[in-house]
Amino acid sequence: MLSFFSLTHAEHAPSHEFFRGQLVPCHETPARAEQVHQALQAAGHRIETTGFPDSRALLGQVHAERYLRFLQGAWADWLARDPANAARQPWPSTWPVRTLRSDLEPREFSARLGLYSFDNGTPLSAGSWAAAKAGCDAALAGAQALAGGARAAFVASRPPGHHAGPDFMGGYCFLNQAAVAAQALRAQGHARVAVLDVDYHHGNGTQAIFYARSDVFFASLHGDPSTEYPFFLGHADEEGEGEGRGFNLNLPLPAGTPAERWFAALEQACARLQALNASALVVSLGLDTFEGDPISKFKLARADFGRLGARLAGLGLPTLFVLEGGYATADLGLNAVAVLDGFEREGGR
Ligand code: OKP
Ligand code: ZN
Repeated sequence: MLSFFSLTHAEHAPSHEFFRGQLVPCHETPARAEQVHQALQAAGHRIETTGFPDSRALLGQVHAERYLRFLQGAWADWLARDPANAARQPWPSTWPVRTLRSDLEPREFSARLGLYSFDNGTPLSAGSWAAAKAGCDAALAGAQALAGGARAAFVASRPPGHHAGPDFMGGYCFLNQAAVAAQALRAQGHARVAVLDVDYHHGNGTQAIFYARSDVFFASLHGDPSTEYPFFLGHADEEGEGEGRGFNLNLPLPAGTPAERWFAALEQACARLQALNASALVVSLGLDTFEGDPISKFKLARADFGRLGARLAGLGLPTLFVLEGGYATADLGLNAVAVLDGFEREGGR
């Protein structure tokens, strides 16, 4: 399958994250993308690494301008506070929760970081903007490949994007590559685009971006937010609002869910997606549903990823896969390739 991979991903390389009460080495690392790149090459997939179009105009359609301005300048602002910050990671510490104002942007850097974050789990480094933006450019390149007649394409981007909402980062995510791809497909003339999120974690950012819209249907299979990150969105009663009512489908599953039950939920999502007549599909391809994932609790095996790809090919839609999570790094490339090969085996090219 034609794949889009920007080497710029490596510029996002923070060292530590908060995890279960401690600072630990980041789970979301450059090595993840390197594994995917190698596995794609080894499996003979065609990979484009340069010459991607500029997604800046589309970014303004899925994210707020003041958030984009903040994110693009964040590392320079952090250094301006103290040159020694080059060797430190910034963390938010104050958030505008209920009763506090989020309409005003404070001048203080850490306060702005809190305004634009929903967790302290999203470490920023010097090249975070560049890496996330390159992922969006790759997503636009993938969408253009579909417009050019490709049946499917894979955007091998990192950091992931599905927790990034209109004006916030979180869950290792800064810019929402899948949302950019969906917006690009809309602009190409697809009247309705479906985003299917199969990452272990609910794609709260993507849901938020499209919640009031009927032109982009969002469906997600994920760990039940009553016990799983991101905790505060992803319940089954979230069905969309206004125009978007009926165009959001959450299928939360308990931690520990085995493959058969997961595939039964996938059938529900596929049935809805077909009933709504989407003409293009974006798959937020999180591979942290893998049985060996260190931070997630579903039980999919490598062969299940092939089955997933084959099932999605059966939908018969132009399909853009966008990499999200997956932290069993040594297995990540083979799991990604299993999805793509399963798709192609079933007739998707
Ligand atoms: C990103 B993606 C918070 C730690 C929680 C968040 C996991 C983010 C997963 N201190 N970890 O959906 O794979
Ligand atoms: Zn995840």
